[in-house]
Amino acid sequence: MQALIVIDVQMDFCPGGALAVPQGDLIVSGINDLMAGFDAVILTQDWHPAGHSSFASAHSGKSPYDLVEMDYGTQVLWPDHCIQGSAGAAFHPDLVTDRADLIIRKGYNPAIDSYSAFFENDHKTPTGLDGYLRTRGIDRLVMVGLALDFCVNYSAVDAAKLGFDVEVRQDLSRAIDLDGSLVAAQDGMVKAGARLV
Ligand code: VGL
Ligand code: ZN
Repeated sequence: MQALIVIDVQMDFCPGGALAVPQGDLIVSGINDLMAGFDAVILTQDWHPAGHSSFASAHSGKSPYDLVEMDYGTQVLWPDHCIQGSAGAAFHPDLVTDRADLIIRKGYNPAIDSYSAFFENDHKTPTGLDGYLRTRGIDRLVMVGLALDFCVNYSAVDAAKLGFDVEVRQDLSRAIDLDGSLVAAQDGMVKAGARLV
């Protein structure tokens, strides 16, 4: 059984959004076209409370894209984005959401970011997606979405480590690419055992 995992195709990650990924909107129709071939379609939604600890605005003297040390490791500070219930947190209006069996929200814990669809950034606190997939008998995942070097990357690495067969469709993903983060992400995904196509 195979699932399509669509990561964070939300307004704030599209051109004009608070944390825009270049060409983030260009992948939407291709993702819609892919949905029909899967046993399950799962969407993720970055979903932060206002004042979230991953926002630069929550740290005095810090700017977006600065790095800070948190208990769980190094964290990039972002512009305020994907605030629960805001227009920027909504899915791109052309994304077909009716086909989704599950929408998994992440980043709701104020003290910790969550790039991965499986674990918060401490790499320990689960979102529940692993159990959902296993209890449905799903063993193969195709991943697409935003951003290729952050949330798609962390999700693909965790999925491969958890034993899923993982394929990442780079043509249906787009990257932020901060300081070589795309090449590092591609390398990490391959090392973890995900297939990049
Ligand atoms: C993401 C940065 C912050 C992503 C989410 O979806 O890749 N990146 N929050
Ligand atoms: Zn976020």
